[in-house]
Amino acid sequence: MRGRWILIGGLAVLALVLAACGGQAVPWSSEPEQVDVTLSEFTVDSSRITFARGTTYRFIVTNRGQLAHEFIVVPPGHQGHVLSVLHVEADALPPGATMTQNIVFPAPGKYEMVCHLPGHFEAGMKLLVEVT
Ligand SMILES: [Cu+2]
Repeated sequence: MRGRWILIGGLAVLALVLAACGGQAVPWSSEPEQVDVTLSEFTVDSSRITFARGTTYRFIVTNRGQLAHEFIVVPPGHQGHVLSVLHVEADALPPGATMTQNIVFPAPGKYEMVCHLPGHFEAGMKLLVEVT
């Protein structure tokens, strides 16, 4: 008789645990992953350098330098708007400015984060990243 009550008690506890788990189930999150990028003379730093194709990332780009910079994410060797995943003009990134933009890499491969203001790329404003 005592064994039966223990069994019933055990089932009640199990039911409570299952109910609690169901109530606390965390829905799949669609919040983009944050990527912090810092620009300065003459570097590009990113909190992340590998990315997954098709995933949304929230880029938060801050210019910590003394000069305006632009921020472009393109396949290596390209400068134009056509192939850029992201292209922020220098007038949007004066010293101290921060801009936020969600981006999705459309295809795997190598990309680079660069500033193509005259002389800046050559001085070191480039960061190679990879999308898988
Ligand atoms: Cu620059």
